Amino acid sequence: MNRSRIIGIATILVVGICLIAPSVALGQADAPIASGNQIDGDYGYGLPPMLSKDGQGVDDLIIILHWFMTALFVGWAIFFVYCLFRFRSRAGHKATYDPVKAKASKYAEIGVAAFEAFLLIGLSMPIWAATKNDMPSKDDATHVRVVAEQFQWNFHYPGADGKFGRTAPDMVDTVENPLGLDRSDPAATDDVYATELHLPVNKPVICDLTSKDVIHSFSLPVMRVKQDVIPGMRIPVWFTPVKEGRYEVACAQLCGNNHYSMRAEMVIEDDASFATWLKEVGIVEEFDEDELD
Ligand SMILES: [Cu+2]
Repeated sequence: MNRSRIIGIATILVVGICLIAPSVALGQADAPIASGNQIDGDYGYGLPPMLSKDGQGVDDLIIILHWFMTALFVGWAIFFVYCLFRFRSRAGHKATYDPVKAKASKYAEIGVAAFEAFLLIGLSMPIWAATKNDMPSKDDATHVRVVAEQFQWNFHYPGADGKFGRTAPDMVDTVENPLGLDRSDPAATDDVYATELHLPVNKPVICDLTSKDVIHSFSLPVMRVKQDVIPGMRIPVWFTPVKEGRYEVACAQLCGNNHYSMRAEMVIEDDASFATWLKEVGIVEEFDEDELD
């Protein structure tokens, strides 16, 4: 194969990738997740639906970054093809090892560095600060403890008194008492344990994350929430769901052999359905305990 043919093929490949990459990165493909697992929303090549009142900043950042990376990729690809032509081997031309003295490349590099600084200081940090600092008041929010373990999500609701009962590691029983909840504590009598995360719509939610064993990662793609869950730490995250439906809770940190199966359902529903569910789960729990006695 002669050189000009190689250059031709390289050009076609580079231009082809330049055209396809942005549409793959940003396009919303109509590929709903396989039916049967009761998860709402399209999970195609693009971003999953954004259903949190507070998640737009994260999406803006992701989209700006993708356009910026696309511009860099296309720019560098054009420059690459230009160099293939401009510096090809020709009779009467000899290669030199002297650095290029052009000013344009220096300005381009300064421009890219300045824009990256703006992305970090001007965009990412304010979004991060808002995510970490502007936590809603606990009085106005649904407050849930999320306890991760290999390979399950456990959810602990404080019940009508709004107080979480005492939990202790030595009271943990994988089957009967996954939270290690001390039912003799008065605050624990109305506490509810669940393996589904039910939440009322249009009300802020605070999840306090902790883990019983290894590091997991609490991922709610539709809420744009992803936070490492670390044993021995209580890490709060918050969001406000705006649409009813069933969505995925995933573990986004490789946490062991069955990491792939560490998922739960998040059910966003109206206030009445949420109250009914909470009551029903509580009753089932009491019934189970009576059976044991
Ligand atoms: Cu995990």
